[in-house]
Amino acid sequence: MKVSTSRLIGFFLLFFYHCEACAYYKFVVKEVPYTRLCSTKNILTVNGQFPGPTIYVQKGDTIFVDVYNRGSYNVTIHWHGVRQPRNPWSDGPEYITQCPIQPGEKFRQKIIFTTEEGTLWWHAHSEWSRATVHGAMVIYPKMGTSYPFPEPDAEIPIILGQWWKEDIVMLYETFLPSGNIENVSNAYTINGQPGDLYACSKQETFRFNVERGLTYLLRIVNSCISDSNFFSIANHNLTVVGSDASYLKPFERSIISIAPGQTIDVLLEANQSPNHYYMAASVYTVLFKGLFNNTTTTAIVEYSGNYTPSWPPAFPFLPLYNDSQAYDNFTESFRSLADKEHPIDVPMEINTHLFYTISMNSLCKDNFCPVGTKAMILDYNSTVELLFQGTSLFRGSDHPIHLHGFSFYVMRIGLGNFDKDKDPSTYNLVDPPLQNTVHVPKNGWAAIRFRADNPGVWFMHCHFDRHMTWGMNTVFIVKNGKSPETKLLPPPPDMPPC
Ligand SMILES: [Cu+2]
Repeated sequence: MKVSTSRLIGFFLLFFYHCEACAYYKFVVKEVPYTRLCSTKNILTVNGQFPGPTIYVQKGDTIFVDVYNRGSYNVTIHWHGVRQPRNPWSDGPEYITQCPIQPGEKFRQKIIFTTEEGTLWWHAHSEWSRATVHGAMVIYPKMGTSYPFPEPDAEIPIILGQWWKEDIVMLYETFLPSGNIENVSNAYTINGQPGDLYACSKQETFRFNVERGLTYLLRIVNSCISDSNFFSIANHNLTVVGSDASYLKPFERSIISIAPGQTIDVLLEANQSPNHYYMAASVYTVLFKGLFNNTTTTAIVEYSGNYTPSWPPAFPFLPLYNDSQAYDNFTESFRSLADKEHPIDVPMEINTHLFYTISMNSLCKDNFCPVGTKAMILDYNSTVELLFQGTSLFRGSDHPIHLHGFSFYVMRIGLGNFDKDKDPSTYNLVDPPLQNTVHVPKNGWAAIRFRADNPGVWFMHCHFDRHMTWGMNTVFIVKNGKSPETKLLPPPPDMPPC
């Protein structure tokens, strides 16, 4: 097996940071000054880095992360997309599975990787601190196994983000009582940098060096607080090979769509004439103009060699901000590998049918609005089909819904109202993708299935933080099974107190 430079670096880091018997990371959450768009502010970071450090593991590893809170506010860290079997204690959502880590305190989190392979990410799960407290997690194939595609020559995380000149705590505290959407962000970012199209940013635009003839694995993460993105690289096609740490049947596109919470792995072949090319991400939203930041963040793919690059670099085509068809068409193309080495395990006999409407408005009668969240209790090993139906009271929206503790099969995504007589016959029972976040289109629906074989309390929420804060969230409480191996692990001794 050919071992790429990237994997060698990854393994080097593994040994450097944590040998097999001592897989430890140290995350110091602290504020440090960062300057973007000619404006300096203190941001909350892990180890002073923005985006935060990348975690490298192999499939099936267990690691420990010592999280020290050296900031001034409560914080928690979530390992997005890691199933954490029987171990909700380290999952992270504040006041759901743990009390937050208070300033000056420390919590050792145990991260149990099992079936995940590909790219995930970690982020803060307390108020909106994840705006700057996030990073990628790279999960390599186990030693002796390989990718289901030709080994890439190198790899790189591409983290899409959102930047406010305003302090994030202030942003949240202004947003909360207003009942309105938050102040419009000042930039989108690629790996923490707004790029050439923003003021005072050119010097630090993120640059990525490639060598003609080589293939690169881009591990794309959308860490935005409130917007989905289109992403493209000028003159290059991207081969999509995975999403949410699960492989996909490869397909080629020039533009990808990615919602907050999702990760998408793509192969980039450096097969164009040596030059500089823009990679760019723009917003996809259902909001009216003026209510979102409509500029484009860029980074530059630079071929190595002796040549004079053209200026400006070629710019990729990106769809209009409200082009739902372009957006939805992409995510609906996901198909699991469903082969011998990567079998699927879709529950076929469903004993728990759930129908959840998702909406941001309610009709109130006589000033009474029936709001509130009901937890759903599931027996161990129940087979669940969950139908999300977007509704459009006054105005609809799309919603990237994320489930903790499980990956689920996306059986079908549709527009309009779900038809219980007709639509189930269109489910993909052959090769549905395995995801942890599903993008439910505006006024559309998504049907997912999973087996409740992970006891614990598991949060489920919209990954637009605005919607989550407004209450678009709930929990599943999955009961213990009968045998000791199907019961919750004991809580760690240092669970933070409230
Ligand atoms: Cu939402």
